[in-house]
Amino acid sequence: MGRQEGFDHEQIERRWQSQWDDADVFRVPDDAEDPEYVLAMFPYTSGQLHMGHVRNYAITDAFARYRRMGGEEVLHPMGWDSFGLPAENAAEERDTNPREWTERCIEQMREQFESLGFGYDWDREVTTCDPDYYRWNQWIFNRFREAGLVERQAATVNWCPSCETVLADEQVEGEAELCWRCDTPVEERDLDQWFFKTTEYADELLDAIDDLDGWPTNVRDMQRNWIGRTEGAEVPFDLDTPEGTETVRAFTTRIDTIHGATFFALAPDHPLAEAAAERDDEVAHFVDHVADPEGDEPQGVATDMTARNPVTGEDLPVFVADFVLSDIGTGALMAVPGHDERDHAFAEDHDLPIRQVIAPEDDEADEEVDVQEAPYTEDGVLVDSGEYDGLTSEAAREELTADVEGAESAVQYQLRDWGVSRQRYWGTPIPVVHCEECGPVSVPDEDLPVELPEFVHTTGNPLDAAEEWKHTECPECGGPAVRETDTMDTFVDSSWYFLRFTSPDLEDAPFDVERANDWMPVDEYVGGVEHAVMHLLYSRFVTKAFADLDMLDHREPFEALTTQGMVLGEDGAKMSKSRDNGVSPERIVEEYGADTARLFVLRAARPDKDFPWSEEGVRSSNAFLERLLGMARAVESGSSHEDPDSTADPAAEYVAREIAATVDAATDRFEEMEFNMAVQAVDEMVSLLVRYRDRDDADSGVVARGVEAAVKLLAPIAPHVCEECWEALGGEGFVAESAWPTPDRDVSDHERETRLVERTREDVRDIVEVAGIEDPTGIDVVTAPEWMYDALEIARDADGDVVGAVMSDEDLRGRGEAAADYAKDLAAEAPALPDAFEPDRERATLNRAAWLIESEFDAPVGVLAAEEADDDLASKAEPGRPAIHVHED
Ligand code: ANZ
Ligand code: ZN
Repeated sequence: MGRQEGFDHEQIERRWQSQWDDADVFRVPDDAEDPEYVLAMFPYTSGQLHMGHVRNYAITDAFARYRRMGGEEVLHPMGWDSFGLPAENAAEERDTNPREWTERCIEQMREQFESLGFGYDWDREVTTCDPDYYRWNQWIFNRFREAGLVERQAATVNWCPSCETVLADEQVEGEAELCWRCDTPVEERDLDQWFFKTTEYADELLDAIDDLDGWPTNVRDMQRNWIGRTEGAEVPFDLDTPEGTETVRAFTTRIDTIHGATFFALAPDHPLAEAAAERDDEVAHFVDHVADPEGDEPQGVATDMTARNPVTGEDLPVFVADFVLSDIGTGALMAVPGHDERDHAFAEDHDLPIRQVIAPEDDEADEEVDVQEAPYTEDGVLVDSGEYDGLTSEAAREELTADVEGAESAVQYQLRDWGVSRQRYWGTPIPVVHCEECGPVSVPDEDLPVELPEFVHTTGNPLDAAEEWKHTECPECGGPAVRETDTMDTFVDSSWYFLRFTSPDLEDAPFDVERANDWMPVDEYVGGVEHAVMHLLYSRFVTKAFADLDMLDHREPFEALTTQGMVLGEDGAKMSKSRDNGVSPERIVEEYGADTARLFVLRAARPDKDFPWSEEGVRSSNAFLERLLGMARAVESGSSHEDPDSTADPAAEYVAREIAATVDAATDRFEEMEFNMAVQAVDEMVSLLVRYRDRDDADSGVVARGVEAAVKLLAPIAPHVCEECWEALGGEGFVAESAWPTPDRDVSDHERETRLVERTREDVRDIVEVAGIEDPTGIDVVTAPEWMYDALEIARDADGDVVGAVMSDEDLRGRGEAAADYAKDLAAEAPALPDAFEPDRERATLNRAAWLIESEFDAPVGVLAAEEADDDLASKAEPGRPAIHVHED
């Protein structure tokens, strides 16, 4: 046990893990009455958990355990995102195959999860690389294809001419873009690929973001930006070409600038650009050697075509330019150099006219605009625009869209269809065979799964090399056909795994509709912000598509989302191999135990914030648990765990209230997943219990109840130690299955009481210090005379004239100058009048806290009413601010 600190965590953890397991504590029935679905993003099977994982999974586990103690049936499952390129690479390096490697990784990770005591329903484990799982990817592909949500489109891929294979982006290295395997410069190639038509749902994916109240704002913004909806207009331009006139529509967000259009531009792969290339070598050369479309300098070449401006009738030269993208709008644009950056740069390079047609609105007129120098890109008022002069940009957009013949409002999205084809081995085979007669034919459902063939080492795609697997029969005509050798993007696997958890073993469908309807949506989803865009968007898309296929009643998968922050190294930088600032979860679990690791990561910060690792913090978490265990073991057996409504002894009642208030506060914090704040509240209560327990007259029943409350409140966070405590306290069954505590007293005014007590303790400290009293022999705490509380009450209700209101009370007037002075004080403070209870309540509150002052100053404390005290002292008291006298010998 040499390496272990504190308590025998290893023995404790093993013991409770096996007991939970034997008792099926984390299994949930299929048909839950009160279903709650708590989910952490399932891990990629790298084989190694890092601290970020520990944090992610500690968060959902604590929340799931909290909900379970609250009486809900909690689905908290785990699975493995186990397809993907790294497994292929690892298999290459280690001379094994991806399946064996992945299975080993899963074994290791499952053990690590178990060692951390995460409560998963392992009966529901799903593994995406299992044919039992991925057959449903194929089935879904078939359904989507039938529904018209799958399309085959040409798309550009990275091609290594020497390996004769497609490379993933990660396999293209460096600025020079070399093949990772043979260092040959990588080329681009157009291949036919499969796409899921996410764009069909662009509007709904965007609009529904407004209702995702349980999501962080930044993630909602990231989703909005990714979808990138812009409103504008499509405007028809007649293009004169040597082959005749063609109408080309151009998408613009700024039809208000149309009088300033001085040229027209086409994307290099626009059909008219390609036709121009046939006629002209220079155009052909440009079209074939388009440089980087994202490059800073817009490049282009003139053509033999002109475009007629539909508003001015002017003829504009037509260019082919690389900054015009074929998949945005219509792949054609009207260029307005006076008001657009790229058009301006291009016009300067090609000596094209630059015209101003928008001027700043009057109140911004001091702004110097010279569009020859730089474009003016803001909205404004129209100039040099004929009959439209003087209109604002906004009004002009509306009028021009209506006036220009054939023009129409149009929206444009950044969102593209989801390309799901990957030219790799370790993924779901796309269930299609290519037949010369019938074209691409879906593999019928009854022939699914299309299983992966054996892995072979090759420079290309192993599926291409699998001759026997590849050649098959066409399901339609029975003729010879070849299987699709692309596999699916692994984001397909993770776009619906949360549904499979609701019926993991179902054999005739990906999930049971009824079960899924019950459990969905996921109530709390927790994972890294790196998945804020694609994974979440794809999952949302798939959920909506399922809803439209009558497979699900829900249209959004995740009700609430938390993106957890990073665990940084002790140096405050991101943990990384190169910095050597990483901390291994295995070491921490071995040295300090799982509970310490969990407590540390949950108490360090709110789930969404980054925090640095701190070995010191780990040690103090460990010490805290050790102390809790010691306290639980020290509770006398037979101490009353019952909670009387109130305890006769004021000190005991004080502690009882603090316990109730802690339960209340910690519960609120758990609800918000602010485990750090919950732990802090419990920590403070435990410190109070320690102080109280040492008093001669301590009520052991109250102490027992306090320890019990602490144990329950910490059980979701440090579950093993808390089971051990629970057993020591004589609790029944598992604390994991016990009821979440509720406050046994009304704590609605607790904060006000605390403020009064704290203020009073501060005052005593000040007096002792200022008067230099070394050894106090007694402390009097004297509350104000009753009439002052009356005056305060009247002042509170007074409408403006506080002095008048107070002095109009006969009784107070009778008190003469003292009342007048106090009324003036109150008038000066109004409307921020002092916070005070009724006098009896004030004294009762102080009386309960008297033991704290006594133990701090080691002197008896008397709480007195003004009438019981010396007049001089009493006259210094005010409601909510008792007078204090410290005696010394
Ligand atoms: C005329 C104009 C004048 C434009 C002006 C802008 C400013 P956002 O806003 O990013 O969605 N555009 C249209 N089709 C394009 C394509 N295929 N490739 C590249 N750019 C294209 O972009 C919309 C604007 O981008 C459109 O509005 C168009 O230029 C250009 F003062 O039309 B604008
Ligand atoms: Zn066929």
